[in-house]
Amino acid sequence: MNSINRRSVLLAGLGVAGAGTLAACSGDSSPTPVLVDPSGSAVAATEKKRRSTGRTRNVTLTAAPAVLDLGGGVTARSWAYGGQAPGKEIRLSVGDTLAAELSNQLPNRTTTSIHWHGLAMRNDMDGVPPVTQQSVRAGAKFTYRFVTDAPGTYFFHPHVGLQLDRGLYAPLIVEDPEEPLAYDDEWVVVLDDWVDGVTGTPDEVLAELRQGMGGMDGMSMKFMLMGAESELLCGDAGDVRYPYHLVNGRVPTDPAVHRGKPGQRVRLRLVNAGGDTAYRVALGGHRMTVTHTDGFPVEHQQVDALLIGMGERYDVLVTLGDGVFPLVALAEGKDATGMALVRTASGGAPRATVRPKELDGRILTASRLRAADDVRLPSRKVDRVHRVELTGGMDKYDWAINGKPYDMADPTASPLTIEEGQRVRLDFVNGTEMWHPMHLHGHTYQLGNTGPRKDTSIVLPRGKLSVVFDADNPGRWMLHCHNAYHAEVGMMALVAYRN
Ligand SMILES: [Cu+2]
Repeated sequence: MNSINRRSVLLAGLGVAGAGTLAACSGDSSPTPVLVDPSGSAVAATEKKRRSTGRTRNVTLTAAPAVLDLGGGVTARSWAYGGQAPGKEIRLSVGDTLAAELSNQLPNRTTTSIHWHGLAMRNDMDGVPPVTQQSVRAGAKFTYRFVTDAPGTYFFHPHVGLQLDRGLYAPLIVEDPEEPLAYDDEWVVVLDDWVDGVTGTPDEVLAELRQGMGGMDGMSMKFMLMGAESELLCGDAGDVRYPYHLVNGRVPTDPAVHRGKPGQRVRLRLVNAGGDTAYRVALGGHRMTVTHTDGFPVEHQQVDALLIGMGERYDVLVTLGDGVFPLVALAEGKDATGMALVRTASGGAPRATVRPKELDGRILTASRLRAADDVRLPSRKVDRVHRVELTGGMDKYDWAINGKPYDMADPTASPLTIEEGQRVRLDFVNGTEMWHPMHLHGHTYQLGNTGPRKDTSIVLPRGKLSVVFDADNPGRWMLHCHNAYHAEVGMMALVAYRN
């Protein structure tokens, strides 16, 4: 063999070794990975695998300006579905197809979409323009159609700008025809921090936040909240001052009321639809048994109060006492509350500012929960790890992931790539001074080896959190902070399946 040939063989050998190395850590090193198409064959094949009942639920959702009655003489000009906030609940059975026609009647050529928060669904119906669909133009309609994949407590909202922090949200309940829980009644409880049409619009809020702390003197701050501190959240609790905290669209002086009988077991489905507020929730005079979070069952635990970040949901069972009880949502770190009432007897209502002692009792956060046996992920080698560093801060209002604000104009520029069939681990590393509720679309990951299955998790300041999931829903999926303002300035990333 002459020297040239020897060299060729050597190079070929190196080439093979090099290719092997590349394959083992494939993904980020490749400049232009070929990604699964949101409306391609892999997505269609996965949708076919979902167990369908063959039934279809048709609904129409009209997004339009509305004057909302928040109770107590408070009205707010906002945007809502069907003229009310929360919008009318959608309820169906698992396996049913939802066919929801969105009609965009928003003003000033505002485009919109609907994201079905927490549901594993076909990627092209996930409602994220421009990643999974074109945005729905003013005056236009778009029909979302997909098979519901798992029972649970979900909600829906636009995935365009700050529309979530207006009145555009509503609960979506997927029932289990073989529901294992026994209860007499249920109540869907939606929590929301409210500014729109009262002290300003969410866009005005963001404009002020964007000026950053440096650009403002204390006196001229209308929306930015300074010094909202929470021990539970290990520091800064939120950025935005809201004039109201609503429970089912009502202010605490004129609350929503659930009527029942003493001794009844009631399932509360709690949803935090807020933009910038974690709620500490308790029902005065009661303990709560936590049964689910983010739609998925957990090993039951008795608690006095729950901490619920934006985008999180909890289901609890309560056995009603005899009397009138406040269901209080304390805006964590913000010294303000929302309230609803549970009434099983006549008698006067508690004051709107009541703070039941349960708020300071045993407070549950997701880290203390364990997945129920039937939804725990089987242990398995992790194939793919992505480090997801949460970055930015209040000074420049430059919240981002891995130091880079997500660019909606170039949405597939630097995806976190995964492949169908992989066990994936996301390592959240929070390098900021604030907590972030991190939400993954299209999947319900698990916290660690035995923790709860969730799609939205609080990551504490300077904290770390590892979550695992099986890549079984091909497509292009957003991973983002569910603080509406953090997400809007770029605290988002794309998790994309390679073809
Ligand atoms: Cu955030």
